[in-house]
Amino acid sequence: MFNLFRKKAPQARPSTGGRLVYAVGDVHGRLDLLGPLLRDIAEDALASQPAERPLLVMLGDYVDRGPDSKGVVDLLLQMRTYARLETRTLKGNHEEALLRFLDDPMFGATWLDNGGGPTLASYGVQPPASRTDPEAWATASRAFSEALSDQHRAFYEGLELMVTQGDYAFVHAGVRPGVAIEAQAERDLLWIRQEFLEAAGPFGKVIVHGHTPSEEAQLTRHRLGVDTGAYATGVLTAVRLEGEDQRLMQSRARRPHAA
Ligand SMILES: [Mn+2]
Repeated sequence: MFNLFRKKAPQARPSTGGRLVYAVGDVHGRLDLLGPLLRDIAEDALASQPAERPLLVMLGDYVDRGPDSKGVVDLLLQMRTYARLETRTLKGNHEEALLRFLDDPMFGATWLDNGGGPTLASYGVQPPASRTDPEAWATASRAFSEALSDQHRAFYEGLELMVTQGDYAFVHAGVRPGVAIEAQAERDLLWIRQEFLEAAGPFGKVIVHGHTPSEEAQLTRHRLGVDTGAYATGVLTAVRLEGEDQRLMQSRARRPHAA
């Protein structure tokens, strides 16, 4: 006899394949929040005594808006030399803007409208007094290029678009529904919002992303959104994944806005 009421196999939960993984949302110059969070992550990784070296994925948007973009990148460069974690850094749309300003000085006005001013200031570069003067922008772009160390330039130019681990894919903004993970366009990975956020999924992998802030991290079946708007809220969020387990880690400022 056929068993018409055969139980369906239990829904498999997404897994990292056993590896311990941390993914950190949009930092936006908040070194004051990133320092404590990375310290907690490093301590947690040590205490967890994992069989395999844990993975730290930074989800992009390190620069702009907050006060210490340069300091954030210095700390990320330091993390790469920390042997107990494998640190991978994704590109966000704000790093794309920074790189574009180096090639296209007049893009500076748009960049400033999106929080580029504090980034320039963190590198000791003054934005032009006039927003429409091409020569002033050319000077500012050149000054910024000179202020960037080789190490910082290589950092920005070498950022990755996606990291995968087990059933998860880590990206800055999201993926375009209906397009295979391997075929995603850089523009979508860096910029997509509504079309991704309103899609039901599945997306081929469980997508771990930042880019669109929400008050609470969003841990849903097909995507984990961990941008809690650190710049404005003073809350920086990471998700800790180990096997099938998902947990949040956060650092909080006493006051929302950095001094
Ligand atoms: Mn973004």
